[in-house]
Formats: sequence, C-alpha cells, structure tokens
Amino acid sequence: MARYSEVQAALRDNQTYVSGRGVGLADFSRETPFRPPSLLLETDPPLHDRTRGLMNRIVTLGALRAVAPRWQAIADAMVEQLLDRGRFDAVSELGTAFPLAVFPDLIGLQDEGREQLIPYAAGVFNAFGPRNALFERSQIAAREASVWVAAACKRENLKPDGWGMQVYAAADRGDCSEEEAERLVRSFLSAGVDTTVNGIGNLLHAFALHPDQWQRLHAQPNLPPRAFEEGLRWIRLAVQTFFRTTSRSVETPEGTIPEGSKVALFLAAANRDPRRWENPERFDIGRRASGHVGFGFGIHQCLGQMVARQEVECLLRAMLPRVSAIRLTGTPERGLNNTLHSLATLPVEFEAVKAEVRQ
Ligand code: OVV
Repeated sequence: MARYSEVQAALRDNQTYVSGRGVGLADFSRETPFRPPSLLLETDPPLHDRTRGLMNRIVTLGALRAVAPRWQAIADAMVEQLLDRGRFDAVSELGTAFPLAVFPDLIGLQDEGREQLIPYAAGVFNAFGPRNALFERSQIAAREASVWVAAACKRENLKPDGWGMQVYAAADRGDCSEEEAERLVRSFLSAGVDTTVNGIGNLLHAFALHPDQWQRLHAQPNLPPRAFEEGLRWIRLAVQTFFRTTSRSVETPEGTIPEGSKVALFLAAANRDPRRWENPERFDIGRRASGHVGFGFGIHQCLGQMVARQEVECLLRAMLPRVSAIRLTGTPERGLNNTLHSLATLPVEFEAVKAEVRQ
C-alpha cells in the first residue's frame, strides 16, 4: 500500500494488520525472527500497551526539556566549528556527530564504543527487508557492534541517571521483567540513532537543494511548527517502509488480501501521495504538513519522535543565526539500506551570516 488513505487506514486497524508477526518482510509465524522480537515494534496489544505505557512514562517532554540547554550548547559549538572549517561532510560531521553527542548520554550508555550504534542500526534496518546481499553484508559488518549493544543494554553497564536505568527501575516496580527491561533498552538503541542520523542528513540536503526555503525560514522570528512538519514530510523520513501481516482475509476495492499476507506500507510514498498533498514533490515550508506518516500513525507511532524533534530543533536554532546558506560542494551519495532512506555523504559548505546582521 502506497496511498496515504490506505496506509493510514491499515495503521489504524492494528487488529487486522498486526505487528506481532514482524514488521519486515519475514512472517514470524513461519520464520524464526533474526533476533528476539522487539517488545514495542513487533508486538500487538495487550503486551504492546503494557510496554509502550512503561516507555511513555520515561520518554517525556519534561525529561527532554531538562537536557535541552546542554543539547543547544553542543549544537551551537558544532555549528561554530563547522563554519570555521569550510567544506565538510554533513552526514558524518553533523548528521552523525550530533546525535552521537547527545543520545547515548540521554540513555546513560557507557562511554567506550558508542560509534558501534551506527553499524548496529544499519544491520537492524536491513533485516526488515529481504535476505539479500545487503542484509548478509550488514550482518557481518555488525557482528562486533551487536555484541557491544547486547552488553550496553545490561543493567550493570548503564549509568544511574539515564533512560536505560529508568527501564530497570520500572522492572524493579514490577512493571516488566528484568529480561523485558533489557530488550526495551535495546529498542532505544535500535530505533534511536540511525533514524535521526538519516533524518538530519536528509533535512540538510533538502535545504541545500532549496535555498529559497532556507531563506524563508531565516525570515521567520521563531521556528514555525509548519516548516518543521513539512521538512519531515518532504525528506522521505528515514523509515521508507514497514510491513504488517493480515490476521484475517481482507476485502479491498482492488481484491482480496488473504489471511497471513505480508503487506508493505510505503510511508514515504504516502507522504507524497498527490491524492492527499497538493504538489507533493514541492518542498514548501508554508504548507500544512501535519498528518504526515513519517513517524507512522496509530498505536505504534514513533515513541522517540520528541527526541528527534528536539535534536532537529537544537540544530536549526544553532544554524539559523549563523548560516545564511547551505551550499552543496559535491554530489551527495546515497547509502544503501533495505529500509532507511539513507545518505552516505553530503559534501557541503556553510555560508556565514555577516557579522553585522548577527544578533
Ligand atoms: C522503530 C524501530 C526500529 C527498529 C527497532 C525498533 C524500533 C525496536 O523496538 O527494537
């Protein structure tokens, strides 16, 4: 399904289009999952509602506000440094560097080896697709990273003040088992890094391709929520597709979908469906873009979206007073991934706002 209305309807009807049989191409009722299933992503109610409720009490706006000043200072310093540098690769030096500078601390991960989160997540997202060469290669590439992540999820390796340890505190209160806590922490690490890395890279690319929209954003006194949603709609937000499995046979205008079918939901296509969006290919920060399905829809809608929003907000707040234009200095390269819309490189140069107009 690639039309907005169909994708949204399937996501809403989570009893017919279930997640517990996997949200990749593999049907867990026929094939062994490539790893123990996620207790959030790859579950249905009632288990899903218990784990999601527990995580919702940890992932809060209040907790994010507490770290926002620190994140802003990090973003400011990074952008200042890149302005001095001239040409740089925005994927590695901003899109990757910024999430890695803030997210692992939020979770409370050990200091050593955090860069392993990148190959680990690439492996996870490739595994939602077919068992192709890309999948095989990324599993081999992620072997060491998977060992690191498995250790990082354990209680004894988490710092006392992060979200990871709060999951174990929930286990101590009896909200989940110790084993469930470990797997819920794994969800933070699977879903929380490569998504924002690619989201930020794609957003910077979008503004590099549309200098007029960057100018327009400059002219606004505050970050307009509308501009933000349009960015998320237009960029083909990191996750391109998730699957559901039909728990019964479904009649559609196009024919019958038998029980046990894997249904691919093309989230990025739905965000550009001309039936839903006027001039869908146009990046227009003045558009009413809320309702996009870049973060999904319904009970599984992205748990970490507030984290992603805050990361992007800090970066844009760092860039807007300092960067008058984002100029491509070479041809960006796509990163290949079975699920993520990924950039491997984004060679750019920031043009500095002239000193006299800087506040
Ligand atoms: C949304 C997402 C992507 C990948 C992994 C997970 C979630 C997880 O819960 O493990």
